[in-house]
Amino acid sequence: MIRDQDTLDFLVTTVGRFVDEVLIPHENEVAETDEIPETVIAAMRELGLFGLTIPEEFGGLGVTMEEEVRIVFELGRASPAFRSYIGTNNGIGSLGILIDGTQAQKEQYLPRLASGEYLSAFCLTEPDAGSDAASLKTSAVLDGDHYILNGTKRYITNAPHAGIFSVMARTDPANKRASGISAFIVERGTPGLSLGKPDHKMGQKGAHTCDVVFEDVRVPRSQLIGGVEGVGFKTAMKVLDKGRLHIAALAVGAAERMLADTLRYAMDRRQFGKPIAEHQLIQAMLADSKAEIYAARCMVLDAAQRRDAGQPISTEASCAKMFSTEMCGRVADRCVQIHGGAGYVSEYAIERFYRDVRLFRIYEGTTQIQQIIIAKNMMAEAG
Ligand code: COS
Repeated sequence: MIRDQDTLDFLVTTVGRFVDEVLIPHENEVAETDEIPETVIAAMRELGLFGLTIPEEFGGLGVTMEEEVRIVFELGRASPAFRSYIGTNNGIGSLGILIDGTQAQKEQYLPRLASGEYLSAFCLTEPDAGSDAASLKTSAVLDGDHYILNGTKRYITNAPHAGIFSVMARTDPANKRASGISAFIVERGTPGLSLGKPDHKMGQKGAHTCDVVFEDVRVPRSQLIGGVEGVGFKTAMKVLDKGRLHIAALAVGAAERMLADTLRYAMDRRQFGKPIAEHQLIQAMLADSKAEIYAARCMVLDAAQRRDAGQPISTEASCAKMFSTEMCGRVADRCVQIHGGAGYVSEYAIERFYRDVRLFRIYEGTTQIQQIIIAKNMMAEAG
């Protein structure tokens, strides 16, 4: 749903210009230093990018899902590190509070996330609980007016910068199923909470992940999301339904960028007496990429519109995430191929993007998990 076409057009154009004029020119620096410059973070804050999806009453822009994916198509054209920095506040880090939090929790945290004062992190994955998220072991034991949290969370995006952590933990140790899990908001600086060393990733330099360790962390009872035990896994799944659509849009944006760079290269680079873009085997790779990006873009927009219309979109979000991220991987591979030797050296952005986009097929649920969700939903619908 688009609430006001003119306002959205202005927003998309503004973000697009910011991507071209500020983010893309800083990509190499971010890749080399593994840091996003403070000036760029300040500019993202000024544009309101930390609060895109947070409702206006809490200081955000309150964009709809369709508006969000249209903006993310633009952001996806720059190095994923930039999107990652603002991504948790607009997605998995804030959504638990937004979807299932109490009014007091929303009032306390959402304005700080919208302004970018706080970054947030989503703590679901553990060393022994990745795809099988419901098997998580982090415990939260009630002790008077506090829960005591113990456990380790792994590969947590933005953990090194986060002011708050949405943490899924087991409140009922006897219940090993999803219904034994609850969700909490834990503030940085709470005694017993510590961070592991930074993960050295294949790509996405400038996007930081690490372990988050809980050792007898005392969290006030008021930090239980929604004030209800046993529904934390469902909160996490609802968060991921929306998060997966966001990642699907990101994959479309990245594929569009890679293809645009590659088309330019293919029209410049000459072999056998003419630009390689005029060779039909190159044209096949360009055309297949164009068609697949178009298909993914349509799929993402359709799923976003359905969510805005209030329809359940678990299946559509998984379809969009699976198709778009796999498509992005195929486009990355073809774009390296078209660049030839130049695609394997870091002088060209495609070498970096090839590594960066590999993560899209893994995080927020692997392709195989999306397949399982789609098939399970199909069977449930068929009775
Ligand atoms: N929205 C609301 N509720 C949902 C839901 C959704 N999208 N998906 C599942 N649930 C509910 C189910 O209805 C079920 O509730 P009941 O017990 O009341 O019936 C409960 O949650 C458990 O669901 P299910 O039985 O399907 O859970 P499984 O343990 O089989 O796991 C998968 C389901 C595999 C889909 C889940 O573990 C998953 O998404 N894994 C990947 C995790 C992931 O994406 N990790 C990335 C980390 S974030 S970067």
